[in-house]
Amino acid sequence: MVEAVLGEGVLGRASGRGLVTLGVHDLRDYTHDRHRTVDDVPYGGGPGMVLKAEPFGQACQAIERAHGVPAAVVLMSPQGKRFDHAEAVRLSRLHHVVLLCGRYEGVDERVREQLVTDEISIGDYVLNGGELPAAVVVEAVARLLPGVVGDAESVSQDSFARGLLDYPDYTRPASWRGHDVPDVLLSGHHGEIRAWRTRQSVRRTRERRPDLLRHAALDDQERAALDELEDE
Ligand code: J9Q
Repeated sequence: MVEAVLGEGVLGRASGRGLVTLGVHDLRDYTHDRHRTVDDVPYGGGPGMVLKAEPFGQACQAIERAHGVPAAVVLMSPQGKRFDHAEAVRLSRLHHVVLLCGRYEGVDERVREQLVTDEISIGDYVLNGGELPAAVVVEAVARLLPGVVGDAESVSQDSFARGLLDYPDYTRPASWRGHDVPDVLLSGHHGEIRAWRTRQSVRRTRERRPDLLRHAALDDQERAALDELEDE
């Protein structure tokens, strides 16, 4: 599942071009018993199965032998710190990152204590395992690496890089089902277009994600647009 996701699209091309090296490892390949057992019943009883420490330890050892000591070993888990753009930037500056995929029922606590440097969640919902969250983290981090996304401008202008939501986009036709594109966007007045977009970004963020505004480093235009809204 993870190989399929990472082999497609922007990430597939990036690894094909050697801009990033992605390795996917199956925990079962690091077991030694006939059934390739990765989980066992919880000590103390209770429902569900717990992922064993040993396969994680063997997998990390094999990765370390092949690629050296990683700068971070990240456990994907609902107990982790919420993943955001700042965390993606931090991880993108590290040379070698290992992501461990937990499972909903749980992971032997000694994996955290002995192997893991960071624990990350991509949000509060129930999933079966950390595989899709890991793919999300890989995509968010890899697209920050030089050359992965075509236009460096588009990365730095990205909504969460700026700390504000995007302004509304329109493309042709200028009228669709009787709904017109805002006049200013057809005006050719680049200064007015820029100002309109700033106001829209700030308005949307205030309406939909006021939590983002409290941390955003607004420039003078954005600050002025917000002050105008506060007056309404
Ligand atoms: C491992 N739900 O959920 C959100 N971020 C990570 C996770 C997660 C999960 C189950 C197992 C990770």
